[in-house]
Amino acid sequence: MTDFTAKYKRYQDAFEDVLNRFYDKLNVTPEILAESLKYSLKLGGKRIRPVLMYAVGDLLGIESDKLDNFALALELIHTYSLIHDDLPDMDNDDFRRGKPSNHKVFGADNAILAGDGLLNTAYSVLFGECFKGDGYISAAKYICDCAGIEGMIAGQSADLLHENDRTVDKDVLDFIYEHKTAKLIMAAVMTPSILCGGKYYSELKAFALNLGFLFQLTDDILDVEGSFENLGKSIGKDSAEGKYTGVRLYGLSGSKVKADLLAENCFKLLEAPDGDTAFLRDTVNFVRQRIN
Ligand code: GRG
Repeated sequence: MTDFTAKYKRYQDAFEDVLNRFYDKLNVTPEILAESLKYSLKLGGKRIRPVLMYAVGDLLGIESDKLDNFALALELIHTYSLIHDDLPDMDNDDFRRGKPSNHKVFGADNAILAGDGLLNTAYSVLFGECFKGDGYISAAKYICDCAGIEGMIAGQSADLLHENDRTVDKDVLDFIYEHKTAKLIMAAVMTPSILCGGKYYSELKAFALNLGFLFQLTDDILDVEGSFENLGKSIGKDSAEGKYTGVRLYGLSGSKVKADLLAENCFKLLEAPDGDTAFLRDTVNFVRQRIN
């Protein structure tokens, strides 16, 4: 195991402890609601948003327990978005994280409720943090805004609106990338900065935006070149469904060049903060080279 994978795993494990405490406290009736929520959360995934939040927290000197509930809320929001995205009337995907999608197991009606339940619980967790002080209120609001109608929802709406457009316009693609994907990455990176009174705010925001673009571009590349075994979800759907993707705009090799440029931007932006940014630089490489 490299230093990077060992540290990534430590952050993941710390977050699994947070999730286990969350499951232990759940007191939900009927049982099917609790089961459907937990089903998608327990499928795992890379947990890259919590990992990023803890890593930036370490860089800025924030104790991880101050971030636990923000990381929890963000992963609940991310998981709800995946459940809803997989629904027949959205992306209609039968698999997620290598297992049947939530609606394939529990039905579309229960899957909608599982997503709604995760989102509402995320807001409740964030409200709980607001009693701790002004910085916590600001961080909670930032996460809500990233997830909401000027954030991820707007990105998904634009994605749907432009499905089957005959041409790909860069401004529209950038809007979709920024909102559908980068906003939740920004929420992860900016939460520790906001809790530190906005430390390295503009540099970290630009870093997160570039990393979010890189994340979505590698997702688009993997939809062409990846495998079901590694990704745990169907591939080749973007072009089959006329999706607005980087690969359509830049071509496959052009997308790889663009991905390298985005990674370079991230490295440059990481020169600003004092402190050890090695793990964050390795995370950029991990996203650039990811196979899942
Ligand atoms: C609000 C109805 C509704 C839907 C949300 C944004 C969105 C719409 C759904 C997310 C689907 C999607 C493809 C988003 C793009 C970001 C992305 C590549 C998500 C996958 O995230 P990973 O790779 O997943 O971090 P894991 O499984 O590792 O957690």
